[in-house]
Amino acid sequence: MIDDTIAAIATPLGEGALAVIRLSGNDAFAIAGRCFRPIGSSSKIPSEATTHTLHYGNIIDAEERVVDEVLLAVMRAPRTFTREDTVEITCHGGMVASQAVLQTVLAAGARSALPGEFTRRAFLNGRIDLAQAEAVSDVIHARTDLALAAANEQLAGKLSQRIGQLRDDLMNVLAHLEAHIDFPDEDIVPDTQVQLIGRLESALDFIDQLLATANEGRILRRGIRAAIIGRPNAGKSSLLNQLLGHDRAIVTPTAGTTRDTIEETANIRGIPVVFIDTAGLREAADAIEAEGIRRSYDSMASAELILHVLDATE
Ligand SMILES: Nc1nc2c(ncn2[C@@H]2O[C@H](COP(=O)(O)OP(=O)(O)O)[C@@H](O)[C@H]2O)c(=O)[nH]1
Ligand SMILES: [Mg+2]
Repeated sequence: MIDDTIAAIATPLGEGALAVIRLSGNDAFAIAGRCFRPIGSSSKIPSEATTHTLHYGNIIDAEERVVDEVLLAVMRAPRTFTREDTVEITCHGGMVASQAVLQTVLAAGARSALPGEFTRRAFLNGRIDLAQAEAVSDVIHARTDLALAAANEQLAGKLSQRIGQLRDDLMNVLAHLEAHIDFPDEDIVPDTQVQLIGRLESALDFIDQLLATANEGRILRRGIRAAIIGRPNAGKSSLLNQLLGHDRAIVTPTAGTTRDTIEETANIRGIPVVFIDTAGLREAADAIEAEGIRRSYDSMASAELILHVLDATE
């Protein structure tokens, strides 16, 4: 049983018009009630509010000083992401305002949430399964439309459904085998050996298909690492700049211009491709270039794709 109430800023830290502070747990309404003063007749304190309603008012600290002017959303369990009572406070954005609201809520009795803890509670309370919990992170970190679409499908339970189906099929085969072993003399007609083998083979096919899409999923999530290598002055940095569509790397006619490795992600037909521009392979002129060249070899070793640039005039 999870009995404490957690709170965190749900929006990225930085300057923005608004920020959202989320509270989840048994005491979410009591804690929010301690630091929220509704304004106007239609605004209520959280414990008296109807579920899924929005309330205008001020966040005030223990000395009754106004911390920020906010909108507060009340969502009652179990119709929430965590299946716990949840309050979302929309306050002013920026480093100071949102932190001040969070500190007030923590002082009123909430505990600072650990990274991923709201999703963890959603999982522990049976709102989502592990495949969907993973998908929540993929939606947040998606770098292309295609990656987002794949993550959304998984979040909607497509992968969970397929795994559930596979489990049912295998349990069925297992039940037949066990019935045959445990009650050989009874009048149970088990599947024939041929049928059982057929069903196991289709389960294997199904697993192979899932594994193939797992690889696609990994590529969509992490992107493909593509190292650009070749001799100094072959045009590696020029190629990187062309692929990115802007002048990311310095290009000069002097060999040995690129010393450190440069990584940039481009969206190529929906797949995030991480291009790595390298120092180029030759005898190093100095210790700095030697280190750059060593890193070029490291990049090659970790890349899924190597773009070898050659000077056509040589
Ligand atoms: N003629 C010609 N010059 C190029 C081409 N690509 C790059 N360069 C020039 O070659 C020089 C070295 O290019 P750079 O991209 O810095 O090569 P890197 O050392 O492999 O990164 C620069 O002066 C570029 O302008 C190309 O396709 N044709
Ligand atoms: Mg270069």
